[in-house]
This record gives sequence, C-alpha cells and structure tokens, in this order.
Amino acid sequence: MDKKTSRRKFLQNSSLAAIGTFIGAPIVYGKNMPNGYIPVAVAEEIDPFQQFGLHPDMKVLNDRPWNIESAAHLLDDPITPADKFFIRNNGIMPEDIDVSQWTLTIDGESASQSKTYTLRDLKDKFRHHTYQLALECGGNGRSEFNPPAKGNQWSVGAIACAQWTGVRLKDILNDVGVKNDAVYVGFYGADKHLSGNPNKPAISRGVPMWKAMQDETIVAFQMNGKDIPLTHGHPLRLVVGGFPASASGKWLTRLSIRNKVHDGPKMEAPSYRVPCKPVAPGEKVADEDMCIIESMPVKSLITYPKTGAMLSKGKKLSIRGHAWAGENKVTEVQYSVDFGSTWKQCKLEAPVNRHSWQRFSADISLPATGYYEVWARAKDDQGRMQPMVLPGWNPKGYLNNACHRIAVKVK
Ligand SMILES: Nc1nc2c(c(=O)[nH]1)N[C@H]1C(S)=C(S)[C@@H](COP(=O)(O)O)O[C@H]1N2
Ligand SMILES: [Mo]
Repeated sequence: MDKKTSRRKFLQNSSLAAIGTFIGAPIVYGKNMPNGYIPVAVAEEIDPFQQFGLHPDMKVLNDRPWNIESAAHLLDDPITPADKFFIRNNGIMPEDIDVSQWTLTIDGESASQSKTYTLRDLKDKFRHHTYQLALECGGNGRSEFNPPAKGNQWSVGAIACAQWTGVRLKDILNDVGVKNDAVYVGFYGADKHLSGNPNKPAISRGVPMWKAMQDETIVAFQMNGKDIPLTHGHPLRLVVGGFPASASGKWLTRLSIRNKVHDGPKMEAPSYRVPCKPVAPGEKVADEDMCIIESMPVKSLITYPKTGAMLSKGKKLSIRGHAWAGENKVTEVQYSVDFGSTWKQCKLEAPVNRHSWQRFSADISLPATGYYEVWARAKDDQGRMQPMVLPGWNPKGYLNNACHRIAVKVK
C-alpha cells in the first residue's frame, strides 16, 4: 500500500476529530458528512495523473467519482493504451483487492443453479479469447446538447478500443445452465455507491440474452495483454462491445440470469435510455416513453493531426482516424475540406474483429494557404450516416454522433 492509499484508509476508518487533526482544523458540520466521505481537502491530494498513470492531455471531469476523458488526438493508436483510456466511474472503486479470494457468482431466476467460480476456475475451465472491442460511454458528446443535459460533460473522448482477453460469457452461462425463460443478464461489481451504503450498488446494468450469447461478449481478465488496471475493472470485468459501455460491468462479482429485463440501479428509466420517439429540445419525457439504448450509433474521430495543425504550402495533408458503428460495420468514411459542399472517400480498413473500431485515412491536397476545416463522416452497413449537426436531443444527453471536425492552417 503506498503512503497515500494507507492515509486514505486511515481517514476512512477515523473519527471526525482525527480527520480534523489531519486537515488542521475542526470540521464544523462534520456530523452531516456522509459515511465514508473523503473531505475535498484530503481528496485533492490524490493526483489522478500519477495515481492512475494517465497521459498529461487527459481531462478530469469529476473527482468523486472519478470521470476522466481522453481526446481525439490521444486516440490515434490502433489499440488504445491504458494511459489514454477514458475512466467512467459511478461509485467508489474497490480497494485492496485480493485476487486469490476473488469470485464470480452466477445466479438469478433463469439460472438452472447458482454457481461460484474463482478466478482460477474461470481461467482453467474455459477457453481464452482475445478481441479488440470499442467501448463508448452512452453520454459521449453530451457537452454539446442544448438545452444542456445533466451529467459528465463529455466532449469526444469517452471512447476507447483496447484488446481484451477473457472467457466467453456464453461459455460460463452454458456451464451454469440457462432456463428457457431467460431474458436478460445483469451484472454486479465490487465498487461502492457514493452514499457508502453497502447494500446499494453504484450501478447494475445488463444486456439481453442475444447479446450475452454473442461470441465477442466476454468476461475479461486482461487488457492489452496485462492485468486489467484497477480503474478499468481489475481483476475481472464484462466487456460488451457495440453497446453503451455502461453494460461492461467492472470489478465483476456477480451475474444474474433474469427472467425479465434486469432492474438494477441505472437500468431503469431514464438512465441510459432515449425517447422511443423523437422529441423537441427541452421537452419532458415520461419514463414509460424512454427506451433502453442497445447498439451505439455510427461515429468517427479524426485522430491525426491534432486540431490546430500547421502545414507547409505544397505538402499533402495526411489524416487518419477511427470509425465504429455499434452492432454494425462501417462501410464508408468520407471527408470534406469545404464545409461539407463536396465529399471524398477515405481509405477504410476492415475491423480486426466484430465490434472493433476501423482505421480510416486520406491524403488531402489543399489548394491555397489559409484556414481549413477537415470534416469526417462515417456510414454503416445499414446505410445510416453520421449527421453534420447534433442528432436528436434527449433528456439525458446520450448518443451524440455528430461528425467530428478539426482545424488546419496552411502557411
Ligand atoms: N462496476 C461498475 N462498472 C461500470 C461502471 C461503474 O461505475 N461501476 N461504469 C460503467 C460506465 S457508465 C462506463 S461508460 C464504463 C467505463 O469503462 P472504463 O472506465 O473502463 O472506461 O464502465 C461501466 N462499468
Ligand atoms: Mo457510461
């Protein structure tokens, strides 16, 4: 345990007076502090860049819980490394994880039996698979909606595509036995609700059976060939590509095979739901008119160059980026340098596997010195294309897949 962690542990288990001594002043309204609460004066001493090993261009949106976003130019690697991978926590991360004691329990109305596996059991019993899977927070792009939606004000950086290794969820479910009436699989993790209430999960979402049974839906123990970092769900997490990343439960301890749509915290309306029918910006929407988000929409990011790039006259501008389309495949990416008046094709690579993002690139000739914008838009195999402007406003600010743009100057 490093010094900071042990100090934090000490504080969590300490009396108000002891914490006051640590801060150097009595906490006047201390009796109102929620159980387990870490005062800002203490919390601020945690440097997330150091603690989580983050790239200096990462942006902290919230420190309780930690929500940290990446940026377009940080997402240029074909496989996102941990230091550039966004962090989205709903609660307080578990501490002092003892991997040898970690278990995963499968239960639920539609499980033929309840069964518990150790990490060793999972690794020994089932075949290992590695997939590159794009995880995008449902709220990525929320900051642009107007009227604004409450929640983390993600710009474009709540997306990543790492290489995940684990066992297929379907192999585990089949080993346990799934009853015919199974509808959903819900997850539970070891993180704590912000209130400190141990009986209230921070988040417990799930996926329909067809998604749980897909080959690429895995219970992972490695990210990019190493143990999963604590921030991303060490030692075990669900990885469900194509769906909002909120379905990919971190610090996984339990899966429940349900005979109805899972009803854990943040599964019910209005969380991770959008109006079933389009609404006017700002309109109130009743819970029963909100539908669960499944596949994420088609989207792309120009990851090189970084916006604001300078180019010498006569040189070609080489751009590249990534495109993804939830359950679907990206079939085309186009770019425009004249504010969308004309569009040209980018070179587009096939995905490494289903639910991985796809690389695109183009070499662009720019006719004169001056200011340009490069716009990119992707199309999926259903013929759906990214909109140029904000897509349908919704109360929680999900699914903004408007096209990405960068500025370039030729000198
Ligand atoms: N146990 C648990 N799982 C979780 C969360 C969480 O707060 N707790 N956040 C979810 C959400 S909303 C997202 S977008 C992704 C973020 O994964 P990351 O932090 O590895 O990027 O994890 C999901 N899984
Ligand atoms: Mo999310």
